[in-house]
Amino acid sequence: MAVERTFSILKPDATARNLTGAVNAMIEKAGLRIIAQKRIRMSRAEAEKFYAVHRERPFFGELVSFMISGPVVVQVLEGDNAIAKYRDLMGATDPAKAADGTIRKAHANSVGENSVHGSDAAETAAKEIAQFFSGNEIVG
Ligand code: 3AN
Repeated sequence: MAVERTFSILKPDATARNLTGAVNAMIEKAGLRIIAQKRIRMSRAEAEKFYAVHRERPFFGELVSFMISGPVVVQVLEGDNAIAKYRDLMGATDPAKAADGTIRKAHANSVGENSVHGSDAAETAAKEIAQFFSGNEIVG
């Protein structure tokens, strides 16, 4: 299995409920290593750029407003098969459909306020990591 890197965000609903440590514990228990991490407040422009692929979706405005409503923790995770492994650990977008043992089942409030983001493919992971981290902030 290939060692990969993926990009993660602990969203405002998670930071508001002081869940950074609880989510990080699940990430580390799953065998993923947090090789970069910072707590930031996203600007509207950053959030719109990050979610540009969803620009035409009806929930775009709501999504951007939510992502800038409070602090987020952006992370780079590394491990075997990290992209798929983190998607599995996150669980389904809608927490009502998320499997037991997943972050969203344990912590998410709703489809919109669903606690975590994880890249969906290698190209998006590289692009998302580059939007928030410079090379010397990532220590594998
Ligand atoms: P995932 O985060 O599971 O990859 P996507 O890529 O379909 O899900 O959606 C990106 C983000 O958009 C979700 N994490 C969620 O915050 C938001 N979102 C998706 N569907 C809805 C919806 N129906 N209403 C509000 N927000 C949504």
